[in-house]
Amino acid sequence: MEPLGNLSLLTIGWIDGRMSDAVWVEGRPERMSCSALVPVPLIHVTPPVIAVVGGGQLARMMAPAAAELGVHLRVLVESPGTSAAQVVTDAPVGAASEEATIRALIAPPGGQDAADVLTFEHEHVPNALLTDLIEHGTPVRPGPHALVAAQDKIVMRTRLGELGVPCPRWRALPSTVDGGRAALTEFLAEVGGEAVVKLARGGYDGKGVRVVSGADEADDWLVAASEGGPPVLVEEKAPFRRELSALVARRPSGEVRTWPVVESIQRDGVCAEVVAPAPDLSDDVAAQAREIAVAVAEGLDVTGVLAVELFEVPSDQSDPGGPTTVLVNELAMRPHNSGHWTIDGSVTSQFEQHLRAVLDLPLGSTDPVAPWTVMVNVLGSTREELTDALPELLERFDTARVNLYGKGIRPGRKLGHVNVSGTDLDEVRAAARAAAALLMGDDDGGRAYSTGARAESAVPVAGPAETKENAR
Ligand code: AIR
Repeated sequence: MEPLGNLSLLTIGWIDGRMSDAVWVEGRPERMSCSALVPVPLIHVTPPVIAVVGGGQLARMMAPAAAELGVHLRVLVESPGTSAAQVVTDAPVGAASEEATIRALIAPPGGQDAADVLTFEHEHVPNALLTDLIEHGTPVRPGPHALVAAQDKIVMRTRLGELGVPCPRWRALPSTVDGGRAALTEFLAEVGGEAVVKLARGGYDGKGVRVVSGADEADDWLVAASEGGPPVLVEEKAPFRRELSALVARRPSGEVRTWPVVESIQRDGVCAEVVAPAPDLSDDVAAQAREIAVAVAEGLDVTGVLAVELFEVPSDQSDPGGPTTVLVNELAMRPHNSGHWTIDGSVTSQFEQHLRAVLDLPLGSTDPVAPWTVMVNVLGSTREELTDALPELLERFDTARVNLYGKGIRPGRKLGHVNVSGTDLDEVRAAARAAAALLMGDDDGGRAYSTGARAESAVPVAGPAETKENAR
C-alpha cells in the first residue's frame, strides 16, 4: 500500500456484506497503533442501483454496460427465464401495470438496497404511480411528463406541433363510429385518398397501425375507442424516400449527445436493417435531424436515450427527385432497435449511454469507430436453436458481432441481431445480411455471401474489427 505523505488509506473487512468504513492511518501501516485510527466515512459503500421496468432484449443489453460500469441492475421481468432474466441476477418477476410490484422493485421487501433511479425498456407503465414515486423522492427517468409523449401518439403529435417540429399532417378521430368515420372521410379527401390510421396507445413494431383508403376501414378500432379502448388518430401517408433515425441521450443536468443519423429499413412494419451512418445523406438533412432530436429531448425534458424515427421526404412534392427534408414519424424514450449498431460501431453504446444518463453521469463519445456499421435483425427462424448456426457463422464471418436475445422462436419475432463494421459498405452489408440469414435458418441467404471477405479477414492483421475493439 502506498503511503500518502504520512497518511495511508486502509479499508477494513466486511460487515453484513458491506465494506466497513475506510480509515486514514498515520504513519506506515505496519507501525500503526489502534489509537492512530481516524475513521472517515466512505461515500459509496454499495454501487448505484438502477431499476428497469421490462425484461426483454433491451433490458438484457443494458446488462453488459452495467457490469462494465460496476452499477447494479434490478430488472422487473414478465416471467422467469425471460430474455433479461437469463443474464441479470436481480430480476424479480411481476407485471409492470401493478403498483405494488413497481414499489417493490424500487424498495424490495427483503431489505435489499433501494433503487437510486427507475427507468424503462418499454413504455407500458402507469404514469400516476410514476408521479407519486417522484413526489416521494425516487428519480424516474424519463419522467412521466416526457414519457406520455411516447405512450400516446395524440399527445406526441400535439407536443411536437407546439415545439414546431415538422410532422406529417394528422388528426385525432372522435371516439364514435359516426364521428370517426366522418372525420376520416374528410381527412382522406384532404390528403388524396390514402392515410395511416393508428391507435394512440399500446402499439409497437407495426402493431396498431393500418393503411386505409376507405372511411369504414377503421370501424373496429372506432367501436373499441367508443367503449373505452385506445383513441384513434389518422396521419398523412408521408411520401418518404426512406426512413432515418436520430438517436440522442440527455442527462438531467442538461448534457446532450447525438449519434450519427442512420437509415433504417423496415419490413412488415418491423425494423429489419440499419445502416450507420445513413448513406448519401446530405450534411444539411443530417444536421436538421440531429437538431430535431435535441429539440425534442430538451422540449419534452427527456432524460435517458430518445430515438426519433424520421421520414426523409422531398422538400417540394412537385420535385420528388430534388432536395429533401425530414418529418417525425415516432418517438421512443429508451434504447431503440435503430441504435443497436452502437454496441459495436460507436465509442459509447446506446445502452451504456442510457445508464450514464439516468444516473446523471457524464455522457460518452458518440463517434463511430468505423466508416460503416450495418445491423441486421434476426426476425424469426426456422432453426430449433439459433446457436446451432454459430459454428458455421463464426467460422465464415469473423468480423460479425452476434447478439442473441435468448427468446423463444416465433415467426417474425426479434430474436437477435448481427453487427458488422468496416470500410466497404457493400461488403459490410453483405456479410451482416448473410450472417443474420444463417441465424434465421436461411442457408441459401447465408451462402449467397461468398466474396473474398472471409479469406481476407482470416489473415490476422489489424482490420476494422480490431480498431473497434480498441476504441471500446
Ligand atoms: N421492445 C420494447 N418496445 C419495442 C420493443 N421492441 C422490446 C423490449 C420488450 C421486448 O421488445 O425489450 O421487452 C418485447 O419483445 P417480444 O418479442 O416479447 O414482443
